[in-house]
Order: sequence, then structure tokens, then C-alpha cells
Amino acid sequence: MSKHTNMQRDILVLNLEEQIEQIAQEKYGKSLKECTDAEAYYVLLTVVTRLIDVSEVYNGEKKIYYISMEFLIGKLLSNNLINLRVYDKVQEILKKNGKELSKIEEVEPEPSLGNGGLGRLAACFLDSITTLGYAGEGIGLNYHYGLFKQVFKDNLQNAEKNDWIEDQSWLEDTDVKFDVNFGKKTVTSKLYNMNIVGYDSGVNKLRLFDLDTVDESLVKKGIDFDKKKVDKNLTLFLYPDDSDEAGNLLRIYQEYFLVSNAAQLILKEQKERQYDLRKLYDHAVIQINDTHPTMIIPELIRILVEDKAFQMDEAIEVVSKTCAYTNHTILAEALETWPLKYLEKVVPQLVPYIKELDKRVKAKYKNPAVHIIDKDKKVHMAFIDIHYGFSINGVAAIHTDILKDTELNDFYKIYPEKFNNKTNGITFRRWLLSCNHELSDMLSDTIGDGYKKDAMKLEKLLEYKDDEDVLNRIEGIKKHKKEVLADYLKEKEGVEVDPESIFDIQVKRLHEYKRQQMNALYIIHKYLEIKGGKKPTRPLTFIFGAKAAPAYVIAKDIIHLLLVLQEIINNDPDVNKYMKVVMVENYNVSYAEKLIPACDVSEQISLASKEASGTSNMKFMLNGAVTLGTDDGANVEIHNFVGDDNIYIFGIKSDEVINHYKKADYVSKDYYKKSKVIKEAVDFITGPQALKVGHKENLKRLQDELLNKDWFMTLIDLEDYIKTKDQIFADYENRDKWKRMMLTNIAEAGFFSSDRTIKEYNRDIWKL
Ligand code: 26V
Repeated sequence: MSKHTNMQRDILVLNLEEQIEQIAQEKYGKSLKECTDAEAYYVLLTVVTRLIDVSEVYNGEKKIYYISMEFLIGKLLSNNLINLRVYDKVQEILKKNGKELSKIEEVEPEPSLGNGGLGRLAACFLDSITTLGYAGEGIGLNYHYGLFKQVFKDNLQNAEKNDWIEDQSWLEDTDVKFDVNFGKKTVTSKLYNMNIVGYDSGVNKLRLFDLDTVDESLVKKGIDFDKKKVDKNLTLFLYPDDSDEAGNLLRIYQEYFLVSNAAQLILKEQKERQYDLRKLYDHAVIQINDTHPTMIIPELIRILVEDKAFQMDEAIEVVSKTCAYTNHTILAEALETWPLKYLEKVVPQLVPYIKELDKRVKAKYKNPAVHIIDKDKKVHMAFIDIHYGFSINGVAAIHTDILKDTELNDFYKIYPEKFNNKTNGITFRRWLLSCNHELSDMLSDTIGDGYKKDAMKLEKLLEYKDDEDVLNRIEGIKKHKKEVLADYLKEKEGVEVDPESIFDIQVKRLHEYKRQQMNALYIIHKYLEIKGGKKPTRPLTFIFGAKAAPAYVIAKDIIHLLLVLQEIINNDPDVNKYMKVVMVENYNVSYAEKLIPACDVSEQISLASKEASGTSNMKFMLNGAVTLGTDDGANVEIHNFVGDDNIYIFGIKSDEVINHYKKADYVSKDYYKKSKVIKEAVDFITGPQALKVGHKENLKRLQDELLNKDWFMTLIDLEDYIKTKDQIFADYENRDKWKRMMLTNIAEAGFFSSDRTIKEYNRDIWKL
């Protein structure tokens, strides 16, 4: 049944206004006009839920199960209205009743069920899987507080809990419950569903497992809680502090809780549909999102052997043909290796199977680099995926090449056929249609609506690259979005920024490899230049958004430096006319939706080879920002699409970086000593001005790190970065050139639609 022949839905849409009024009366005894924004939100939530309930649910012969510890879905109201194709109609009804959707949206709490790119990617994928009409579901955890809420105090990051679950929400109760065994201890899970609405299509489910016995009162100050009481804390937070044993153990409890539930859910469905488990791979494909859900492999093997009377060989074969793994990083410290003794403590029932899998590998391959359990009795989770899954993919071309040639070369030599690339993508529904109506309407006017279903059609825009009217409209929309953001920043952060200034934005998790500290050093350099009398042609606004893992000390020091710079610069009357710094508090999906459309310069400055892909680079480009970046991750592919003239690439290349690591010959102090500019900027970190508003301990530690270690080679690229950044700011004044660059970036963004990515996953891996 296609959506267009779905009568129930059509009738609902036709009578949308009456429905809304009726719900408002039932709920609050008022008309919509009389409702507060909060009440109006719950009225809309109800009506949208009714619309979803009469939509087609996808159910195919073969299903993709996307298993992930994170789904960073963002707010759902606007997105669902767009995907249900009732956005304009609802806007009209609201307007008639003196209401604004943008205000109503503010009421919706944002679930923070992810850290950053990996979780957001999973959410984009669910949108595309559903939009393309595939039967699929996400399986994850229903963290009560998700990732922490970031609060700044005294120029330092503090972490608080993020309460997002309300009595009425997008979560649906189910009566599905499973027992999950941790050795001798058993807990009972409870399943919640969230509907994933495709664009002009049907519905799939996001399955979020929770624990009924979770006790929210366990959380004391900030995000501290007793890590030992697993039956009470298991789904309280995402990624608890992993700096100690209790934190690590809790993480393993969470991972097993996820995979045990996932395995039971999948097998239950197979049984209900009377499918033959010996052909599991004909009906189910399991995509393992990074190593976090790796235990699904030994868990399924265990169940097949212990409960379904499979021989070990058979069980291993069936599971291996069902599971595929995506790698999202080459950073060694991020690749999970669990001490065997931790696994023995948490999931003793899995350990014999992990040992069996390892034994088989050791019997076949003498090279210790491919063994699952190493000589220190550590279990390499990724190696389980590679040996016992049928596919391994990287997330951008350069990333996959590095996996094949360097990081996982020993495996590539054994299984060349398993390796493949799937360059990441983003859903244009959220990152264009929803966050930038002005631009998407203008595109529809110019090149038609076709790009909404086939993103490659954006290329048609290139035909307008000499059309003054189109170029001016693009520029006008950017200006408008900058004004909207400026108002928001004033209200939210208390900082006034000039919409005529250049908006230079770096938003992403705080990590040394992403090099926010290099951007900070540029800002110091610019500040000193202005103090010395060298004024920029146009004011500059540097905007950051980033959370640091609570246990990641240097990352928090970098946030401290940015806040210190914000205080110094914004309060210096000699300088604040020419530049401002804004570090926004609690950067999240909703904030991204406001920042990205307003961006002129997109900062993508990771040390080459370290950023697997990046996805904000794609969102910025789609919204007409120009990239200032290194030859890393998906920047490389963006570069190929837009050409040399429409992107600013700087810094050393990935092979040079890899060589430096191999030879261990990078000495940051050499760069400090050689360059006056570098020296001045680094010295400023602990200079009198910084120490006046900042903390010596934090600033000194960061400076020492830069001078004595600088593992991610900030100083090697700093001079080139300064030069290139000055160039991009100068080119901004060539408005004709800049407008064409904006247009070209938008026009070439089509490849980075997650619809393309998902079609490739399906073509090469899932085969639904
Ligand atoms: C995790 C950790 C955890 C321990 C401390 C250091 C550390 C460093 C990095 C990570 C990242 C883990 C995986 C991840 O989130 N990867 C991101 O995945 C995105 C979606 O594919 C991709 O765009 C980003 O480039 C990649 O960093």
C-alpha cells in the first residue's frame, strides 16, 4: 500500500485543522489560539503521532538491523512534519492562530543519545533507509540522561544531566521484555519504540531498550553516580567515564545489554515469521556500528549452539554471513580492546565462545597481529568483526585506503574481498529542507523540486553560476541566516556579533586531532595583529561548539582557553570592533541546525589521516559555506567535487603524517623556536592577560602539551593555516568570486546525501 492510496491518512491530512482543534479541546479545553507554545507542542505531537500511526510500516523479506550504541536523532517535530509532507499546511494553521513553529519547537527537549558524528550518522541512515523504502530498524539504548549537558562556569566546562524523557514524547511503550544474563545476575529489559518517518514514504522503527529498575535518584552532583549498581544505573547515561575500571565495566555491561536484547529481538522476529535460522542471512543483515556492538557475534553463535542445536561450525558460518562491520576511526586509543578478565566478570557465558573464535584464528594464522586475544590477554573487538563478519567498510575513500594500506593491512592481505568503502552522507531533509527553508525554497524555484528525491539534481544549479539574480538570492539568504543566528547568540550566549562580519565556525567534539587548539592559536595571532595596529578589512566572528569527554583533561583545557580568549577579546575595546569569539554552550543537533546555515567559513582542520570522514563538512557545504580544511576524511572528496578554486586546502598530507609517526621525528619545539608568529601565539597562553582571567594550572598544562608533545602536530601546520585563512578572508571581499564559490559548493553537495550512501550499502552489503 503506497502512501498516496492510504485513505485514512489522506482524510486526516484533509481535516488537519479540525483534528488539531479537537485535540487541543480534549487535552486542554482550549482552542489552538488559546494554547501556550508548550501546549501547542503537545497538540502537534499528538496529531503527528496519529498521522504516523496510519502510515505504511515497512516489512520486507529481508531486513537491515542497524545496531548502534548511539542514535543522535535530534528534535523530531519539524523533521516529521516535513517527511509527512504536512509542514506547510501546519505552518499555515499555526500562523492563522498567531503561533510560530520556531517558538513551539523550542519546547521540544532534544534527546542526546549520541556523542557526535557516529551517532548522528546512524540517525541520518535511519532517515534514508526509510525514505528509500527499505525494511530496517535501528537497535539502541534508551539512556535516561543521554550525553551530559554542558554548562560553563568560571570559563570551565561542567557536566550536568540532560533530562529529556517526558510523559508525552515520541517514545512508544511496548510490552516486549527480555531477560539479560550477566553471569549469575539477571536483569529484565523493556523495549521502547520510536517511529522513523521517511520522506514521502513509510515508517520504520528505532528500538530503544531500557531497564525498568533504573533509579534516577542514583545521580548525585552533576553526572556522578554509583557505577557498581548495574541493575539501577545501566541506562542512565551514554558513555560513562571510562577512565577507571568501574566505568569500563559499566560500558561492557551496556554493550552486552544492547546485543543480548538485539539478538533476542531478531531471533523472535525470525520465529514469528517462521524463517529457517539456518538461512538467517537471507532474512537479516546486521550492521555493527563501530566495535561497540561486536559482542552480537559471539552472542548469536552462543544462542544458536546452546538453544537451537547448531553445531559450532554451522553457527559460526551462519552468523558470519549475517554480520557486517563499519569502522569509524583509526585512532588506536579509540579501538576497543577489553581485558579478558573484564569480560569474564561481566559476560562469563561469552568467554568460551570468544576463546573458540580466537583458537580458530590462531590455528590458521601465525601472525600475532591478527589474533583476537593478544599475549596480554586483551580482546581486540574489531578483530572479531573482521574475521567473523562478511564485510568491513571505512567511511570515506581516504579512510578506507588507510585501513587497507596501513592500520588493517594484515587483515586486508587475508580478506581483500571483505574491504569496501562507503563514504558517509547526511540527510538533506534535516540539513537543508528543515534547517534552511529559505535556501530549499529558492532551489525549488530555480532548479525544481527534483533534488529533494534525487540529490544529484543539485548539479543543475551550476547552470546558474553566472546568473546575478540567483547569486544574489543565495547571498541574501546567507545574510538573513546570519542575522537570525546573531539574534539567537545574543539571547542565548549574551554575545553581540555583527552579521556583516565573516562567520567562521568550528563545531564538533573536542579532540586534539580535530585541532581546535590550532584555531585558537590563529585567533591569538589575529588579536595580537590587531593590537599592533593591523586591522582586518572586515570584522571576524569565530564561533565554536564542542563538548569534551569529562575525563579528557587536555580537551577541557582547550575549552578553557577558548573561553578565556572569548572573555579577553570580546571585552577589549581596541579589538572587539574587529573580532569576536563565541564558544556556544551545550552544542547539540538543534544548535547545529542554527549555526550551519549561517556559516561562511567551515573549519575542517583535523591532522591529515585522523578524521575518518567528518560529516559537518558536508552539512556546511550544502548550506553554502566554503571549506577551510586539510586533505583528510571526506574533505578529500569534497575537494574533488568542487575543484581547487572552491575550497581552501592546507597542511601536510596524510602520507607525510604517517611517515612522521613511523620515524618518530616530529619535534614541536623546533617549530616553536623557528617561528616568531608561532612563539608569540603559544607564549600568549600563559601570558599575563590570559592568566588574569584563566587558570594557570589548565593553561600551563595545555602549553606544555603543545611544546613537549603535540601528538597531533598542531605546530607543523600552523603557519600554513594562518596564511590560508588570511587568504580566505581576503577572498571574501571579492563578492563575485565568493558568491560563485557558495553556489558551486551547494551544487556539488549532492553526492553527500545519505540516500546515496544507503543505496551503496544496500548494493554492496545488505542486498535487501
Ligand atoms: C572515540 C574515542 C574514545 C576514547 C578516546 C579517544 C576517542 C577518539 C575518537 C573516538 C571516535 C570513535 C568513533 C567515531 O565517533 N568516529 C567518527 O565517526 C563519524 C561517522 O563515521 C566520522 O564522520 C568521524 O570522522 C569519526 O571521528
